[in-house]
Amino acid sequence: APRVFSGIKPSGGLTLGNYLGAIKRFVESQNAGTESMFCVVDMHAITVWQDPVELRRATREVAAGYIASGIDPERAILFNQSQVSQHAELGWIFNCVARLGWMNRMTQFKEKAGKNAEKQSLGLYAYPSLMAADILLYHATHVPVGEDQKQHVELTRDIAAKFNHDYGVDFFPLTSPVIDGPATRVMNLRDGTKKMSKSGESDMERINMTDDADTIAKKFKKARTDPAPLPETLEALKDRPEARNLVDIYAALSDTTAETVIAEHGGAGWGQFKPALADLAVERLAPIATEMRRLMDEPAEIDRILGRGAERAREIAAPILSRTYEIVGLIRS
Ligand code: AQP
Repeated sequence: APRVFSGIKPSGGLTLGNYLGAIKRFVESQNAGTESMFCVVDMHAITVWQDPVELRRATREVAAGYIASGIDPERAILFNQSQVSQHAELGWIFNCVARLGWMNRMTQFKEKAGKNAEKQSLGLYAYPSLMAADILLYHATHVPVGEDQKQHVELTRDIAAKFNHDYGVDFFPLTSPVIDGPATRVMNLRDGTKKMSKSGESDMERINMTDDADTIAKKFKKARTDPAPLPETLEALKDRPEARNLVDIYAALSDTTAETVIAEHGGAGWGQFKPALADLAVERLAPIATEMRRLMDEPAEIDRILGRGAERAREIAAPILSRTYEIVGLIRS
C-alpha cells in the first residue's frame, strides 16, 4: 500500500517555501486519504549548531505549522524524529551501505559547506543517509518534497537498491520523490537565483509563516524585480527569475498555474501586482499564523501530540528495524 513520509527541519522559523513546497502538499496528500507520516526532523537540525532553547521552540513551531495548516494528528502520524530511536539505528546501518563517492556528489552539502567543508560536522555530511533511514524505516513509497531534496530522495533509492542487492533480499522499496505544483522551488525575495531558506542571512529574503500582514506587504514591496511589467506570455519570463518567482508564488497561493496568473495579470506593473500578491498571501497565511500562535501558547499540548505520534511511529518502525538487523546478521536476544 502507498505510504507517504516527509519531514521538515526545525532549524528556524517556517518559511513560505516550506509551506508551498512541503506543508500545503502534505495536507493535500493526507486529505486524499493516503496513509501519511509527517516528521519534525530535529536530528537533522543539529547537523549545524542549534541553541537548545531555540531548537525546542522551533520544533514546536514546525509541529504547530503542520497542525495549523490542516495536518490532523489523528489521521496522519505527526512526531519528532528523535523520539523514535530507530531512525538513528537504521541511519547507522545505512552509513555502512552508502558509499563515500555517493555522498561526495550531494550538491546540498557542497552548497552548505562552501569553502569550509573541513569545518562542517560529520553529521551534515552523512545527513542524506539518515534521511534515507527516515523514509525506509516505514517502507514509505512516496516522499513529497521541494526540488532541493530530489537528489536526496534519489540517494534513498540507491541505498535501498544496494542493501537489497548486497543481502540478496527484496526488503526496502524503491521510493519515489513527488515534486509537483507551481512552487517546488520558491526563491529568495532579494536574489531570484537562490532558494528561500529558513536560515538565510536577512529576514527580508523570506516570508515567514508567522509574519504579520504589514511585514508581508513590506517584504513583497521591497522584493527585488526588474522594472518591466509582467509579460503577456510565460515564455517571456524565462530570463526574469525574480518576476517568475512572484508569479509562481501567486499561482501556488491561489491554487492555479503560472499560465493562468499571466493570462489574468499580464501587462500589470509591479505597483499593481505586488500589493495583489501581498493581499493574497495575507489572506492565506493569516488564519494559519493565528492558529500557530494559539498552539504555541500551549507547548505541553504540542508535546503530547508529538509523543503520541512517536508511539504510533515506533509501532511501524520496530518490526522493520528488527527484520533489518536479522538480515544484516546482528543478534537480538
Ligand atoms: N524555497 C523552497 N521552495 C520549495 N520547497 C522548499 N522547501 C524548503 N525550502 C523550499 C521544502 O521544505 C521541506 C523541508 O525542508 P527542510 O526544512 O528539511 O530543509 P531545507 O530544504 O534545507 O529548508 P531550508 O528552509 O532551506 O532550511 P535551512 O535554511 O535550515 O537549510 C523540504 O521538502 C524542502 O524541499
